[in-house]
Amino acid sequence: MTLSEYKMFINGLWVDAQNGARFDSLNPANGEPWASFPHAQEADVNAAVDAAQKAFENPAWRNLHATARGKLLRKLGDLIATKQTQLAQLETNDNGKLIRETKGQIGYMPEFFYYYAGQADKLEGQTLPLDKTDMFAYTTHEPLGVVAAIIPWNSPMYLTAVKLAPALAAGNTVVLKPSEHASATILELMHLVQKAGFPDGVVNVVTGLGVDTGSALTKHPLVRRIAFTGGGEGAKSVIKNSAENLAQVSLELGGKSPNIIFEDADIGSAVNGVIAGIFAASGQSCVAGSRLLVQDTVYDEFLTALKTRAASIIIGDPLDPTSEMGPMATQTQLTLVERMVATAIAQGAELIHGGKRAAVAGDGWYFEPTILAVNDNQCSIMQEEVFGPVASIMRFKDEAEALALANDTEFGLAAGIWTRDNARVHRMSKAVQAGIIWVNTYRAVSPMGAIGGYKASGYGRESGIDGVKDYTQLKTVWINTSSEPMADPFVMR
Ligand code: TXE
Repeated sequence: MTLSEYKMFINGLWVDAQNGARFDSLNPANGEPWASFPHAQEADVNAAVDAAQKAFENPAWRNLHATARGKLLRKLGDLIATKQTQLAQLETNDNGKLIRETKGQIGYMPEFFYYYAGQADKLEGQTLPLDKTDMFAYTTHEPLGVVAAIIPWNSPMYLTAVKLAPALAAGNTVVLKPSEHASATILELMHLVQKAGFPDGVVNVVTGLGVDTGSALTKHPLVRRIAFTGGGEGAKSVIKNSAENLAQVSLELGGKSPNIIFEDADIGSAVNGVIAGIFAASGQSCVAGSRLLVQDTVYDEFLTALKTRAASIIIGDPLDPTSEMGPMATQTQLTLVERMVATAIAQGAELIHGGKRAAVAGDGWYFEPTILAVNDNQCSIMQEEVFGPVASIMRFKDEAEALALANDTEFGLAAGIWTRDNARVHRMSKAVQAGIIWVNTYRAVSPMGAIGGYKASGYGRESGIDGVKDYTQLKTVWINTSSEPMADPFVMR
């Protein structure tokens, strides 16, 4: 099979790694290589960051007024809309995500660019009501400089949009480092960036592994801001690297999000929400609702309905629009999921459904939707992120116990609460330690709704009205309005 040979995008040019190194990307639906990408080394990363720094200083970008920046972002959104199907197919080849999911996600991408396009010229400073009569002061939000955006494989386009759009709206320049498992759509996006009319060097892409390409980028002295989405190990390395350049960092890491079903919930609705929360994207979602906490009075009814629906999920080729669950994105992830399920069973979890590789023709990395019943929140399957289609389910007696179990985790990204009791909605929403609370729904996203975690789920927020301010630095300007000359500071009056 002939591989699609991609090049990287640096300073408006399509280039190979200077030493010619390349790596292959495998198609999760059949385990075969389908594309090859340049493996950027330190010299390539330096070239990309230098280009971004020069573009940041270039009047063509630096002096472009905010409304014009907004127009460029709007144009980019329009162009993405014209390529929805092509980009979706590419992303499905690359990470095995269902075509119906990539189409939906990429179809919604323009909204993020439109939203931040609108924010570009609304980044207003303030005049300060000073306690000094002869002074006038005001603030401005200025861009930071070069932003390094590190993207994982599970939703490359979406997780790029939530970084790229606010970073550009605020006037920064960007070097993107997509995952080594899913680089294609991000490179394809660069054709649209070019077409939209962004000056050369404003957006660059280096492809490669985390350990060398990502590391070289995050410790580069000219990088002023790092936006990282990925796992805990990569995050720790990014924080260490940021100590080299004192760059500001935001981290969107995983979770072990509880989906809490109370006895007064609409059970059918809760089952659908739980299925969407853990089996969509084959569970490879940072907000996956992987811990199901169910009130014991409705536990059996809920579990029966969940098991029935899980058993009917159609697992198959991600390019087939009738498939409801696709493969794991990488073989490593498949092996990890398998191992974690085996450990859970060895620790006493009861296998209710699934639990093994799915029988799909070919050598794809498919795993069955899996349900494990547990009675100890401390067991590994209730505490560690699986990042696969594995739901663990546990009973609770009352609201106090549900809350204690929900918060008994090192993570705090999202939580689902299913109940018809309005007062309980407010009590639980306040008390659950998570950055996103979904009530009688799950996995709703919007450019207007911030995403980010408590505790080990990271820090900083993406999307939302304040998202763009995280890509700026505040400047305070003091002006002496007195008609008197400045007094000699060493002469006592
Ligand atoms: O992520 P990595 P992996 C979780 C999930 C998964 C685990 C590991 O639990 O099983 O993380 O996944 C880049 N310096 N999530 O290993 O390695 C890397 O090249 C700079 C949650 O695939 O963190 C890629 O571009 N960059 C998650 C990106 O980081 C580094 C999404 C993510 O890869 C780096 C993915 C380094 N030292 C996994 N090391 C979510 N929150 O959605 C890696 N990278």
